Amino acid sequence: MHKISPKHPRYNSLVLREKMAEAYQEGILADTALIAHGRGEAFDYILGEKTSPAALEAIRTGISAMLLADNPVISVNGNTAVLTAEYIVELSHLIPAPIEINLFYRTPERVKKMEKLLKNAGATEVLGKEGDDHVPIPGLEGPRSRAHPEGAHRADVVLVPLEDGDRAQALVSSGKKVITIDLNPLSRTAQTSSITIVDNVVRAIPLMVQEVKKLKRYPQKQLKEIVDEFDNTKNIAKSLNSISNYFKQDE
Ligand code: PTJ
Repeated sequence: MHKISPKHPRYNSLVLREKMAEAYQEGILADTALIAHGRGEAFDYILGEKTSPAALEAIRTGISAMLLADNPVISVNGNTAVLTAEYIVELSHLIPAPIEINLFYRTPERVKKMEKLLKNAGATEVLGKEGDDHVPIPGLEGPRSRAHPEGAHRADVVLVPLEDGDRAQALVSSGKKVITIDLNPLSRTAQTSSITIVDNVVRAIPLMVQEVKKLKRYPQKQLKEIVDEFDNTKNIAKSLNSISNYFKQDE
């Protein structure tokens, strides 16, 4: 790893890049993961690299929905695991909700590496491992259609950071509430999901951990009010406003 000076104006972003590049070398990430990360960086830049009030509202709503769920599940891909494994595991214990490996580019080697990464971060049980049972998600084909019987298949609420548009659509169509985290407010996933958190996973997931500690003490009625009052389309429009306000500041 190259030594990045903490004085570098883009230190945090460069540290994340190094982390991703290393994980790619180790074979945890898909070939296109670094491209996806770069796209995320570009959107984060125009969001001012901070969590917007709209994202905070979506985080609060997402956590409320997970706490109200009968079977909440956290579905993780390579990028999310590399960037936030410890927080994902903490969130999974606090809700509580099982973690399921969900890879767009699924290979047995990557699945094994993901399992190791999540277990090293403290996960006791991980679903979607090699050899685990799986059932197809209606409307999808191939490895992307896999859902664990105890995970996304029976879940009523699924948290899927960085999901692909087809899968998000298929999960919503099968009656599930889909919470996603995606820096691109215009992506198909962002537009299709039930609750879209337009933020970087490296900020959003730690904030979800903080929020669950607070919201766990709330009565169900209050959590339900938070979920009922939320309008995803309006929330995405607020994120788009944050982007345009960020540019206006520079004028
Ligand atoms: O690990 P796998 O096999 O499941 O592969 C995952 C990737 C990410 C390669 C695959 O899902 C993919 O190709 O993703 P896309 O279609 O490039 O979409 C990535 C989306 O995530 C884009 O809208 C990015 O803006 C967004 N994104 C990238 N990094 C982050 C992010 N959103 C939140 N936080 C990030 N750190």
